[in-house]
Amino acid sequence: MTIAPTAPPVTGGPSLPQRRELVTEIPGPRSRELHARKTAAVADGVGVTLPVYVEAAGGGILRDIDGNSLIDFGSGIAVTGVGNSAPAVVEAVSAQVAAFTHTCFTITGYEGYVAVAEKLNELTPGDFDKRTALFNSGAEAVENAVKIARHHTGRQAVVAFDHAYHGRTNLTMALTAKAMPYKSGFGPFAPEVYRAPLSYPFRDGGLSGEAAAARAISVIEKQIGAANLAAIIIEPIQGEGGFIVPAEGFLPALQRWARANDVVFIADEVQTGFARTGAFFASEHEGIEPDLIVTAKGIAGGLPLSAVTGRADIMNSAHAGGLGGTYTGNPIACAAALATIESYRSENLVERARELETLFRGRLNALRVNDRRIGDVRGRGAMMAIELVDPATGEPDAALTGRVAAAAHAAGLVLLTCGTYGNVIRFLPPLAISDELALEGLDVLRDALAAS
Ligand code: PLZ
Repeated sequence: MTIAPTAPPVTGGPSLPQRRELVTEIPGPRSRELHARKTAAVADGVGVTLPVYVEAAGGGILRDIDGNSLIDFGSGIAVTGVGNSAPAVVEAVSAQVAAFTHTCFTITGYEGYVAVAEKLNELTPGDFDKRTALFNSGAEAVENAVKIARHHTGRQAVVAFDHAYHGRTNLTMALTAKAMPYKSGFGPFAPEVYRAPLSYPFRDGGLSGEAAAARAISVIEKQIGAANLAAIIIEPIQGEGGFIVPAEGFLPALQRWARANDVVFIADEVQTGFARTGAFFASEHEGIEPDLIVTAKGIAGGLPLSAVTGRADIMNSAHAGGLGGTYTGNPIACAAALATIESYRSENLVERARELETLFRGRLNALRVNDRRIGDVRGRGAMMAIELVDPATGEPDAALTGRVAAAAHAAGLVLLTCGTYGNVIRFLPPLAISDELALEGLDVLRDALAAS
């Protein structure tokens, strides 16, 4: 066993110098050493995109144990919107840790849980009576949304969409579309999950939102029947599936159909929520008022917390004791959430996400003019992406995508890919990133594309 030498405490947060700086190759020698330990100690199924090991993070920077400072275009997959170790979060968490760490809310309660529920009821779209239940992870909240919808309707079937991602537990694997790496070999999957076609403007020949919704509804009516359907679950902008923004009108038409047929409409805003898309919730862009909305990731500044919020009659249908879990709505995570949610408001981060959209869209469109391998530039707010293709055929180019990401990583930019075809580069910077760092990151991307 290695005993760490005494070292000064490491501090992250916005005071971390906001500049990219490489002092070793990436990954550096200490990260490589730690990665060897990881390989010997951690299950191989827990993959690592970029094997640098972090010692501090804040603003738009991740600093690794070799002393390299990398630009963060990932936010830990859309989690640290308010910035890593944001001071308000650190303060709230420290105070809560010192007061009490856990009681189990379903044994003896505490105010933080109730206050988070009140905030979510107020902030989520829809001016109707709402209730909230808290959980730990996005997948756990999705599972519970489905449980609640089934209990409320007395029906069993659930519809998810092509390219969907909803998690890695058994039910959420069933809801998730992509086999590799999420599902392959992990079946059998939960029954009564059905898949409908999505609106994917870049790949469905510009089908209108209304027409795409009609196509999906036809599949649902023919293959399942509304009378058997408890819920439709959809990401308003698909995340892991490729940052797919459906054609205008698709989501409203689906919601109208769900309402007309007493089907619970669930928006999975785990990735799109909390200012990320230039609205507090992505549902707002098209005036959607989901019956249930699932949130996680950006809710608590990096602490594990998730929620289901929605219409009081649906949320209250489950009997007391039917929803819960030892750690659900942990007091430390709730304290973090209250500070985080307040920061989105006090720091105008919805507006900041819109500014970042303008900055990213401008640069990405300019790159696309000279590089036809960029087939599409899309997204909303600080959730933008490019889809890389063979310019001659429009076929997805996953190999190129991998090369670009690797070149960016080597140059000190944390860049994530996604997409059913593995050919989408996504941009999820912390909303706390400066324009200078964002532009420098985009310069790194430009160079990585040129070298690939
Ligand atoms: N719903 C829309 O994006 C998580 C997955 C990371 P958990 N996305 C990141 C990985 O490879 O495991 C996600 C999502 C949407 C649900 C989830 C699941 O959220 O907190 O990861 O369980």
